[in-house]
Amino acid sequence: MNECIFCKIINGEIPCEKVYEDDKILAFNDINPEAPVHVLIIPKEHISMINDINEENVQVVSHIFLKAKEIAAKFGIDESGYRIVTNCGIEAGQTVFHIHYHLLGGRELQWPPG
Ligand code: DGP
Repeated sequence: MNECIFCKIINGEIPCEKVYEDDKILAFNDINPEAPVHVLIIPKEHISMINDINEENVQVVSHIFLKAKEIAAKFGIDESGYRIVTNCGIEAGQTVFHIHYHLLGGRELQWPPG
């Protein structure tokens, strides 16, 4: 997946502000933050979108959620509250087709999202 922006971030071709990394996932600050805390959590394996999650790659999703709460705690927002969002497809607002989980917090968030 040479043209994928997030694969390029994973392999170091594009820099990022890294928040967390292990052998399965990478978390980094969003380039265009919508909240005081806006971290993107991505699997290192290229999965385009939720529709491409299957029995073989689904384990990384639970791993992402396990680490998401640790990342929220690192930013001090685990008690106050935070939101995890994944846009799936164009009408949902997905612009990067490497699955990613937006972790948003640090301010009061509105509901429903637009
Ligand atoms: P989405 O619209 O759900 O596909 O979110 C894509 C997010 O990715 C968007 O909030 C901006 C962010 N983004 C796009 N390109 C880059 C980049 O090169 N670096 C970083 N840190 N974030 C990026």
